[in-house]
Amino acid sequence: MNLIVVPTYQEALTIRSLLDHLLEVAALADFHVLVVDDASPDGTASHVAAHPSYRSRVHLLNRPNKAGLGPAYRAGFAWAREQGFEVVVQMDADGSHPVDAVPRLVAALDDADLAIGSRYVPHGCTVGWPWHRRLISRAGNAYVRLVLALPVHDCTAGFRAYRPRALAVLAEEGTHAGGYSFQIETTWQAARQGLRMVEVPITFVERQVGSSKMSTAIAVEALWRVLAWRIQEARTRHLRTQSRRQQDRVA
Ligand SMILES: Nc1nc2c(ncn2[C@@H]2O[C@H](COP(=O)(O)OP(=O)(O)O)[C@@H](O)[C@H]2O)c(=O)[nH]1
Ligand SMILES: [Mg+2]
Repeated sequence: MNLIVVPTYQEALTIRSLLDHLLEVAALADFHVLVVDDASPDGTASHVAAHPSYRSRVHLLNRPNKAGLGPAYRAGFAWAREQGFEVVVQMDADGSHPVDAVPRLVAALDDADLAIGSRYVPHGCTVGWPWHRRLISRAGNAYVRLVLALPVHDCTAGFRAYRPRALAVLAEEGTHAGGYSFQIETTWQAARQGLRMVEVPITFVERQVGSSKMSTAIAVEALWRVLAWRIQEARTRHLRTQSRRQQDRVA
């Protein structure tokens, strides 16, 4: 059995249609859906609990308060592993990530541990974003690629599929990001642990209803965390070189 994890905060307007759409895709018949809700005041969770497939294929993780995307995904992935799910897909609740592309994303795991639904490879794109949002996303990705030297074009993508091995590596290494930088952290961890990554082109369509939870605090966290990971990486390399030299001297 496989699982699609959907984090939600204030998505009462879109969650029902996303669940319906996911459950009707024939190629996803062996997928369950887990909604991880941070006590949305608009009653998102009650829409999930009222779904006809609730408890059979639709599940709900109620979190006590808005704690950010990172903790929501960590809780969702931990639940997936505890329950024995194999492939895990992550996607937004607002309709931005194409449901019809999920089977393509999962199929890409034939040759990878982590498949990323990418806006920034040939045939990928964003639709409906104002120029400043496009600029922030492009500049953010350029910054991440430069500082962390990652071989991925869309490091901030929230539409992904993981093999169990990738989830195990992430659980072992641990992730700490609070906000959307969780996506960057998982990409960075996957790269440094030698996981195979592949980018699958997707069209990201800006939400038609509800509002974005992106904030300045989330962007600032991403900026400093990326630098902190770079420093951590440099330290690890330095320590490794030192211990190798010591071993050579002893030999
Ligand atoms: N559980 C949880 N979900 C969140 C939180 N912040 C954002 N989300 C969800 O993450 C997904 C992406 O958020 P969105 O606001 O659409 O970000 P944008 O597409 O970058 O503008 C949506 O499904 C949100 O409901 C949070 O603090 N907790
Ligand atoms: Mg969105």
